Amino acid sequence: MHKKFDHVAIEKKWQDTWEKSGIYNVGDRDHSKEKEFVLIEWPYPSGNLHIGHWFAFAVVDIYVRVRRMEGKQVLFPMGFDAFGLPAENAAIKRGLDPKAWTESNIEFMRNQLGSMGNAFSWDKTTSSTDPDYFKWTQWMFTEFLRNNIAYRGKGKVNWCPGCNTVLANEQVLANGTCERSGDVVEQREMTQWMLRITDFADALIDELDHLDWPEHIKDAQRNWIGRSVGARITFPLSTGDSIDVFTTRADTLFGATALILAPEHPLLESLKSHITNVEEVERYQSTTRTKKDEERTAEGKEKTGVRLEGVTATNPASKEEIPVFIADYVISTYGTGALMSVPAHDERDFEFAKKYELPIYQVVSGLHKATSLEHQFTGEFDLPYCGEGVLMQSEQFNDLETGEAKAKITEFVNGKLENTYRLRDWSIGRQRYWGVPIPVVYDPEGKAHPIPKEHLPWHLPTDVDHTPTGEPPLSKSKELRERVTQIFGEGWTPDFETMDTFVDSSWYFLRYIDNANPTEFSSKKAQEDWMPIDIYFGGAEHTTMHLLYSRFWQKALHKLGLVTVDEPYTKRINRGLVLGPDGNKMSKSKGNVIDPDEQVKNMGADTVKMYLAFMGPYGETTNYPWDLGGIAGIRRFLERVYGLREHIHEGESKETTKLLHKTIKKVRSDIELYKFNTAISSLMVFVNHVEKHGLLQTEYETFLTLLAPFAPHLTEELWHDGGHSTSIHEEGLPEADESLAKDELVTVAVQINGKMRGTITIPPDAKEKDALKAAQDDPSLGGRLHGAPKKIIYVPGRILNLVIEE
Ligand code: ANZ
Repeated sequence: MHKKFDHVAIEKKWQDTWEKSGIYNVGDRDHSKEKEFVLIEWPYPSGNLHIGHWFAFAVVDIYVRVRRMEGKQVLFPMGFDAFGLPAENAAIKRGLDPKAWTESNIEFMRNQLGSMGNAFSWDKTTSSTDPDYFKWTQWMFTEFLRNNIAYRGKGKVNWCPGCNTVLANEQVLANGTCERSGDVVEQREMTQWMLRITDFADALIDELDHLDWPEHIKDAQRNWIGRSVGARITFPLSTGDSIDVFTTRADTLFGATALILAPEHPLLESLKSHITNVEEVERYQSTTRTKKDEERTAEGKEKTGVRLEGVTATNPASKEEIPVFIADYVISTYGTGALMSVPAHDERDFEFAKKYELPIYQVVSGLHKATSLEHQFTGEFDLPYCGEGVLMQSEQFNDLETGEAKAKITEFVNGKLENTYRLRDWSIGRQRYWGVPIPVVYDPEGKAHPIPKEHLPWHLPTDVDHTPTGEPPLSKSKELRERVTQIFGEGWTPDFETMDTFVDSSWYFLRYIDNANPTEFSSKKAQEDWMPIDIYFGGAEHTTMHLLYSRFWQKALHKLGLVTVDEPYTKRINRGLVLGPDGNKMSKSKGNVIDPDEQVKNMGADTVKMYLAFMGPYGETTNYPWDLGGIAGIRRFLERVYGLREHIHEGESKETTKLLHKTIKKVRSDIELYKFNTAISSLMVFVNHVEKHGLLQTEYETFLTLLAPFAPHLTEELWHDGGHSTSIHEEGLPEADESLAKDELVTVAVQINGKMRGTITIPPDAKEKDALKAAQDDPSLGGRLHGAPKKIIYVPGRILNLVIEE
């Protein structure tokens, strides 16, 4: 009987050995090797690793180890995104110092991460709370301020009336309530520190085309940014003022029969002296104030509005006098906060016009050079036509195609072609304690000044009560005020806000690559050595927040000449979630949480990692339920591997050699597709085979090296047991001998006129004419195939599809 597989002793032994030898430290760039920078999102140090961390980190470690064994110099850093509300809330609840709480969590989590046995480049670690880190976060902010990328402006924030504070988006639950107090979160307009992400909207969309990311992630970013291509057109008012509208359909201008403003439109104040129904207007304005944009624009919601009596506008194309309204379906922060209403061609305008009895003029026919009555309205009609087509009732523009008419009509009325975006500038100020202090001071006149570099890092004061009252906690600090007076003089005051944590994570990869640099955030040399990140594995929840913010940040730094590349991430893979055994999202209240520490204790780190990798393809953002039977199966597999040396024998078997090479080939190709699950299956098939038929010592060792990325501790143990004194993780990844790995013959399905008619057995790389000949020669198929087929679709190794005359 073989020795017991004592995973506890084995894993501890090798973790200690690896740590001592620093085998996974990456050190300086070694230009004799190709580089691969593999990034995973740095965790928040909550004080406990959960199974999601394992799914995020341990599975990616397989990929990392494969790349290392292929001879690449792999950078696989790990650090901590350690500022943020959870630490502050824990501090408030337990009366602790958030700094001490965070530091002890980091230490604890580093140990837990050690138990994973990952090939982390710990020599490149950093943490957002490290003064050497946030000093540079602050410095970048001051550079943005100097270059007008940061500014103070109005922004919408989540405000919790229960906690008396602004909340980060992540703290607002899906039902719109605060995660802590349960209060309904309100939207408030506040003056805030903002970053001009909207200046980069075009670049952020356009450069997606060059990134090797899954289309669904790119689409999500495109939709989030929401570029609308259109025009700005000016409508003169009877009062002598004028109003600009944004429209995507300048071609419909002759059909605009009203001008509609958002109830918050800034011009309304000055128009009030002309408006004769001011009271009614003000009443409507105050009812809109409490409504959310989504509520105002919801489909099917009855359209409401108020006509501004005493004010009219002129349609700049038809010169017709048209009424002016306010209506809540017009959003103040979109476009210009005003629209031209074209009832014949827009659903919302159509409903509005019906209700307020506005004229409806059809100006687009859905036809090319209107020849039939389809989409032609004749007098009364029930629905607007929202498509493209050909212009009518538009004077000299009649018969133009809508696309061409957009530009021509815009030019005719001196409008401007312009884009509008859904994306808003990024509001980064938080009235909370545990974040990077905004490095700004105000002079006695109240003007903001960036804090000079020599005073950075600008530390958080410690004499602060964290209890949220609505006032930023820093405003209560005597220490901070005194510091400012001492450095800048009497009458100078500090900024009291701290930065959103998404700022911290917008550039962490740049610090990893040069984490000890005292004079720069990241040298150009380090960036030339390591950037861009070759592959970024992360959670689907980051698609439109962190992934977009950090792309923006990199572009802003690039604009200032501070970084070498404009896009940080060449490839991106989003993973899914690990669900509880009951198929639900894990949560304490459902009692379905899987504790990784316990699993590691019982089953071992190699088992947990391989089980997570075995759940399904990694690159498909699918959620997988934890399966207790499944993890036991992996454990049994590794026990069998532990005993595999008993099957070593001397006689060579052609069949085993062939299977080994096929396994190598399959594992290598599956890894390229992030299908760690099927790679593991083929390793299992190999073990099944050799348990029955035995294997050579050399084949055994080749198999161990192939398994090494998946089960690093166990394979290291067996490797040393076999007499080696160097690490298996310094070995090369086995290469398949193509001639051996090849299938000699494959079965190919034959379809004739769309029906499966049989199969042929041919070499996998057989040519089309050989496949056809095999089909014609096949006794069961040949009878149907007289003469040359009309069409042949042949996918080698898969299918032969023939279309024939019947
Ligand atoms: C006239 C028109 C005619 C329009 C037509 C559409 C169809 P997207 O594509 O979503 O960007 N709009 C402009 N500003 C608005 C605001 N602040 N609040 C609500 N709606 C606004 O939508 C652009 C269209 O939304 C614009 O084009 C405008 O209506 C409306 F047959 O102008 B359109």
